[in-house]
Amino acid sequence: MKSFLKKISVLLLTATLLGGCGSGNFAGAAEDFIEENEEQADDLITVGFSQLGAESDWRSANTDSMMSAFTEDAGYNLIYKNGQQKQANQITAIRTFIQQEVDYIVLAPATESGWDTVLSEAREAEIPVILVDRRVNASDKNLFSCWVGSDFELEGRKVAAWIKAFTGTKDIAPEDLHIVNIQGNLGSSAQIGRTRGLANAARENGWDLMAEVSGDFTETKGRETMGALLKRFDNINVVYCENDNMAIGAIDALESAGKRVGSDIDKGEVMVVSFDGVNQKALEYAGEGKISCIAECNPLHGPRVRALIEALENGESPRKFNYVDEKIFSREEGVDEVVVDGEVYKVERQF
Ligand code: GZL
Repeated sequence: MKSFLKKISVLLLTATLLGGCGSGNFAGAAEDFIEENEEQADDLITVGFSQLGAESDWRSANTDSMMSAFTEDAGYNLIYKNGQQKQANQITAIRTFIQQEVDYIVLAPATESGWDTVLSEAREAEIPVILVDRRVNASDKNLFSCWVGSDFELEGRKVAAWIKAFTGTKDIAPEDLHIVNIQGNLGSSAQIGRTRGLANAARENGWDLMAEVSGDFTETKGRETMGALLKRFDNINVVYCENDNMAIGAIDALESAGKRVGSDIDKGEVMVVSFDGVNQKALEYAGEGKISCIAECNPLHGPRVRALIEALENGESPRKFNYVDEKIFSREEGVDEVVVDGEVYKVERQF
């Protein structure tokens, strides 16, 4: 729609400027263009996409996936709004989409709470809302059509199961694991789930979980948070980072403080584990053993969201909650699989 409006404005401006010299043909061309393109624009499904921000490589990959899926050639007009990590901006975007009478709203919510009012407004406007990536704890599940994303607590439980299995192969006593958690944005589903996965495992296994501090899913804040934790504790030997960007910042801070980063805890190294598997540098670190384990968090939701919209267009009722399958990676030897709730997850060696 935006490119259509832009072309129109250029044509009309040109026709106006040429008003005194035989512009009849030009004005006619403009009218033809408008008519022809209005038909085209009417054929496109307009999707308003409220993305929460651009804080990480994961988020950029997620946005790219959405942009690639919702092209004009595919029959869509995608209106993208970057919320800059602020729920207020996303609420404003959704209200704008309602005024624009889009066909669908896709929301990647920054945090889980505070969406009932604006989702009710979308329902009153009879615009279906599809949630992607993080969840909302809406009072009424009918405030959105469906959701697609990851099981964040399972991601955390997989990494915790790997920590337990790997340190077990090294005969490290559970009480000798002194862990800090550098969390994602507080209140986001990814943070809530990954934090819960670790906290429950620490309690069940008797690990020393010393601190949980948010690094906002960014490299800069991850570096700052790690630096502050090193000032508080002199016995950290496991750093659980809730995404790769924070892990990269944390490793920088650890090495700047003279720490050796790796899986040889019993030789004084500090073991770093992480989530996403999107950031190239993090994948290199994992290949070098600086990041000992990464739980995949797949960002490529564009085709999945498009399939949900196509189902709704066809009058189908897609499943309400659609989870993506994800892997766990480590180059460390000794742990070939982890088991969570009776499910076996192979530990991949290749990223
Ligand atoms: C997870 C997503 C998280 C990623 C971070 O699905 O919400 O937000 O793990 C991103 O990298 O910032």
